[in-house]
Amino acid sequence: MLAGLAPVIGAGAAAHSLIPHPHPGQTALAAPPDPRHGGGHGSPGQGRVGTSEHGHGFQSGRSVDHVANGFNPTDILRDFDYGKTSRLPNGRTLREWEFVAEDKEIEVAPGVKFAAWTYNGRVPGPTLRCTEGDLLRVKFVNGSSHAHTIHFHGIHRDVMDGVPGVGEEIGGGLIEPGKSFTYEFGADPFGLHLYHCHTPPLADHIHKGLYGGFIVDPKDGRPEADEMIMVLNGFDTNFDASNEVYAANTVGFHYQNEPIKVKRDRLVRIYLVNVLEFDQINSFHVHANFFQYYPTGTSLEPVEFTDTIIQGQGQRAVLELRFPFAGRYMFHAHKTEFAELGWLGFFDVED
Ligand SMILES: [Cu+2]
Repeated sequence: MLAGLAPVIGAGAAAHSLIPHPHPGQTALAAPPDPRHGGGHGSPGQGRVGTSEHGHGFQSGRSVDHVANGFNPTDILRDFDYGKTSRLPNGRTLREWEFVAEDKEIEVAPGVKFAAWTYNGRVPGPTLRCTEGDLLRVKFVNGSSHAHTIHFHGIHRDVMDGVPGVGEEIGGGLIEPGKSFTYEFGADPFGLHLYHCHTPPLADHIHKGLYGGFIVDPKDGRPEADEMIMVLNGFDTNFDASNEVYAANTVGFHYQNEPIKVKRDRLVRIYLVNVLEFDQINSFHVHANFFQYYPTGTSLEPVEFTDTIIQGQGQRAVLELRFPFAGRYMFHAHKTEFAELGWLGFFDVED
């Protein structure tokens, strides 16, 4: 199963040993300690110590310092930012946000620090949420030491596209440190989109953490559901242009340490956005269940009932499912390497 892992790590045993990760003896693709049986998760040192000779890994129940990070993937999951909302004279809804780019060190796996570039101090950035037809204003303040932009997916004028060299005449395009610019555009079309910095070299500016989800709800909404966003990402912690940590919402194995609680039979809607840099293809697989698949979320009719999808970078999808049985159900990239390095979690389905 792990035969393909070593060449991908690439940088050799020294770098390999710096990165906490499960080893074959630790059965990464296994369930986390069940709190109902006196296990649990939480503070460093609590729970089991790695069982392999390496003596490290995510099975120990160690977690990152969410307070120092300033965000927790459990909260990011259901944190939708509707902005400051007001009504224009013509009746149109106006939503306003302020984004500040900041350089910030974050912990992406226990003990693994990463010099991130962030929007508003978190990775992924805020999940913007609005309804089709709204007018959106995003004031971007560049408090970083590098020039950046915000490039939104959607339909809008070129000068609002956040691309260096386009829109400079009105103060847009590339936004230098200390400068600001306000992007203004309509919410169109409905669906699940994303935003990210579009400054070259793009791979650096994206994988450093400048991205987030952007949900445009259809005018009549979608059926009531327990909604959550998963931004699939990864981190190159040793500058070899490949990832050492893979995750949904930044922290490797977070949802293994803290499974996502959902209710049996309740509709669950997952907004899935793949921003993974360096690897061409990511994937999502859920165990013991199937979901309705709405690519890009731009139609209210699903195109497939499946348990696995693949996504290239920038691709996104709305997934809908119900769990008919209580219990613990795994989800992960259906690529063993990614799952072994953090992109794996569990749903805890309760009655
Ligand atoms: Cu940038």
